[in-house]
Amino acid sequence: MNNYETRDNVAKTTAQSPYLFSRKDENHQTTIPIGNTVVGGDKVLFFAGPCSVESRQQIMDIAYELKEAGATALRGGAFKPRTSPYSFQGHEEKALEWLCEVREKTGLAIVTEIMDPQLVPVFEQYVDILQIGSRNMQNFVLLKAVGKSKLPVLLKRGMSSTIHEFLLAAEYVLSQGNPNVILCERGIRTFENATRNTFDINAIPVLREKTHLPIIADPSHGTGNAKYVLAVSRGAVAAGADGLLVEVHFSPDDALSDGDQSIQPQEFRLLVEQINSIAHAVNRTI
Ligand SMILES: [Mn+2]
Repeated sequence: MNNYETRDNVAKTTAQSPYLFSRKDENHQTTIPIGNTVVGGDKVLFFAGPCSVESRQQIMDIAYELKEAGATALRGGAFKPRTSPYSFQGHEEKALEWLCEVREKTGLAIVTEIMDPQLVPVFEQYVDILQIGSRNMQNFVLLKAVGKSKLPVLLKRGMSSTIHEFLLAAEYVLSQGNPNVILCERGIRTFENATRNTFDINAIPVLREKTHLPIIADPSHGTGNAKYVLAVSRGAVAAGADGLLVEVHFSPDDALSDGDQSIQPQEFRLLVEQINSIAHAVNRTI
């Protein structure tokens, strides 16, 4: 038996596991500064934006809408990991410049996905939070690279990963010296095909028990369908999520990616209103 297996078995069989992600007691909770607030505290935060940054005008207009509605962070893809190499791949570094401008004008924190470990210094010039996408959850070279960054990391659960594998991916980042990891449940692959993924609501209380790291929920990818986003958002916050990551687009039918699951700004405002009620019911605020 090698070292890693030993550590794994210890983690599974004892309450006091040796991992950096492990919760020591019920008051052990990491909070991570975002803009002028924190994630992991009493407030439920909204991370929102279009799946892809499509143009300077688009991202600027939606940012003002989202800020007005109560979002803390703008999330938009500059580098897009698409299933097909022929799908829109993102505006890349130009989009990072637009996002940076959005931050200056609106005060929203910027979250965007990084795919290339060599680009960490470039992203650090433009954004506030580095997102690791579902498809890269076990890209260990990338995890180690963002683990050496000073920026918080928003780590999405791999679509076919167990909760334990998800936490070990977070451990890669923590082990490199970066303590600021936000976990994101975004749905997993199951036999069910009525929705794009199966949002794993169980993961929220399970993660809460096992780790002190903040946990947010992505009902957009979790369902793949705008019709279900509000209901699953309510469920996630009721289950204890520290925030929501929601795709919002002015004209979902014309979106360059993930239009089917994008809600419109007026639905986002309704979502915030509904989450306000749910948050209060579980002793949180928005
Ligand atoms: Mn998307």
